[in-house]
Amino acid sequence: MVILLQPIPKCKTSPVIIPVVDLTDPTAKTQIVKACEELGFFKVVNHGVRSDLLTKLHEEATEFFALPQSLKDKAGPADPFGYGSKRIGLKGDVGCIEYILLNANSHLSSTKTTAVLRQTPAIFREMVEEYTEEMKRMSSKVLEMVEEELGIEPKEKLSKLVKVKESDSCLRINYYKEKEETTAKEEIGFGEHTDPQLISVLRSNDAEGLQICLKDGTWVSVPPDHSSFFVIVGDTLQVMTNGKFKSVKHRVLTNTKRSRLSMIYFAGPPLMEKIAPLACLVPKQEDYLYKELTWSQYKSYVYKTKLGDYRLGLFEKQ
Ligand code: GA4
Repeated sequence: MVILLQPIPKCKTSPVIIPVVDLTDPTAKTQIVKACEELGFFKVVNHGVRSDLLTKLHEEATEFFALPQSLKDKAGPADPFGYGSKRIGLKGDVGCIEYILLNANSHLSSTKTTAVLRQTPAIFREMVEEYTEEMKRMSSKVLEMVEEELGIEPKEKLSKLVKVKESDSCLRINYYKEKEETTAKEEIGFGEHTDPQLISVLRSNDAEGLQICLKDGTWVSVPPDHSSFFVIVGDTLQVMTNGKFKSVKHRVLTNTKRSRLSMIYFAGPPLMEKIAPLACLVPKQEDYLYKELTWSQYKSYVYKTKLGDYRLGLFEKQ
């Protein structure tokens, strides 16, 4: 079967300054809130994640993608969990990508996840577990800082959604293989979209490819940095802050010279959690831009949409 890859939308790209937040800086919370309001995106340094864990997980993941196709296929197709190649989601999106999508909280019991891990040494499983714990810690920390800066009540209203064992978070490892021909053109690796969850924490090797879309529609390339993390505001946080924070549209173009490997932790709330603007941020109900839906309702809808669709309309008041 022939899969047609999407043409790259014609957009100008320009360099932009990506906010850098040092998590140990006492003013970090102010900087985080500013970045979430202005861009929905920022880089995190001094995050406390061991660099050897990052290197080792990277190596293990690279080995997985280097396995014979027949072995990788035993862990697929992604449903949405498991190993996927080219196809993204359930509605016909495709990209120049191979990936593994794992449920971060029940990955020991998910059949597709077990199938992925069966193709990899035990060390891979241990690394994935340790990494997801670290990502849970970092995303909770970022949300705690947001809570403090915005004076969100009750205490831990946002960070608890990620800390609890019911939190519906997932881990994605994306592999964009370099092109063999020197004349190869850039193609869409992962088409433009916003992340539906609260926040996403991304780490990649030093291959370029990630782009974010500014409020004026300009696409900008994000210089990669293997030693830092990038935080992406998701739709759920946009709704809970009543639009004060914006979920940022992003995409990945394939790098023609180097393979890109990225790992993204999507911090999501428990399935039955009610998502709505926070009363402490919006005193008058009539000022709410969004109505209430459970994460489960929104997530079911998300999986019926295509990558580039505008999904927040489901939350918008008529
Ligand atoms: C985008 C963010 C996460 O990668 C993801 C993706 C999910 C998938 O790959 O299965 C979706 C996409 C993401 C949003 C729209 C739907 C669902 C692919 C797709 C076309 C795991 C998620 O939660 O939503």
